Amino acid sequence: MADIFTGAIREKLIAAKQQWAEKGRLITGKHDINRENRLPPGQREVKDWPVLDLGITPHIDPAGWELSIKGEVENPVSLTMDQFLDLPAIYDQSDIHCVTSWSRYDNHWQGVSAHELARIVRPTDKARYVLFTAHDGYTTNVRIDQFLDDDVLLAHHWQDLPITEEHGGPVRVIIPKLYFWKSAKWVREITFSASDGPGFWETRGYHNNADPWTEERYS
Ligand SMILES: Nc1nc2c(c(=O)[nH]1)N[C@H]1C(S)=C(S)[C@@H](COP(=O)(O)O)O[C@H]1N2
Ligand SMILES: [Mo]
Repeated sequence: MADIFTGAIREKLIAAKQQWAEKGRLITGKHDINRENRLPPGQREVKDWPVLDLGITPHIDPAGWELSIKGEVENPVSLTMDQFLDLPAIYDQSDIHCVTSWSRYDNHWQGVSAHELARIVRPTDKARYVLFTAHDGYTTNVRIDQFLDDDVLLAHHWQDLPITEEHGGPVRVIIPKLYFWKSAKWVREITFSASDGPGFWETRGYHNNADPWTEERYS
């Protein structure tokens, strides 16, 4: 899978990383990762990266991969991997907070920003929620303002390496400010919607909003 990220895309990732380095101080401030207490209440820091999912690891051939973005948008699209990788890349660093109480600091993500995707599909005035569907059947939902945060992206690299299959590769969602269950692995469809659509965990007792700092764990 590593060989799909060669040549031009590698150049672009390096450029994006450089840009990130130049803006590093600003981004750090925005993510507040220098805050005295980076650990939300009830969390503990881990150094490894646990794998959590429904026990199904879909095997996705990048050649057949497609991302559909639809719903309350003026320009619905279906992007192939080549088209997706042609979009401007961003580089972002953030912490992971999983509701099962582990947090993992300083994850370096590379991918396409939520801003960029919204720029392409142009959500209508009616769009208030964003619903994600993944290849394992998993679903989750956020408000549109949560999706359009500066640090939200569809990531294809973690610590400069392609995201592994078990962690949601080739492409997964990253929404750093919310508990990690909102970050869909193996994403295949993004739907902008006028109405909310609670997903897999949201319909099984988990909080609809999922803010780790106010411990929005359960509903
Ligand atoms: N497609 C899909 N995405 C998913 C899940 C899942 O089961 N399927 N689990 C969620 C949960 S509960 C967590 S904590 C994180 C775990 O991501 P990781 O395995 O990369 O740590 O993925 C989230 N995204
Ligand atoms: Mo989770």
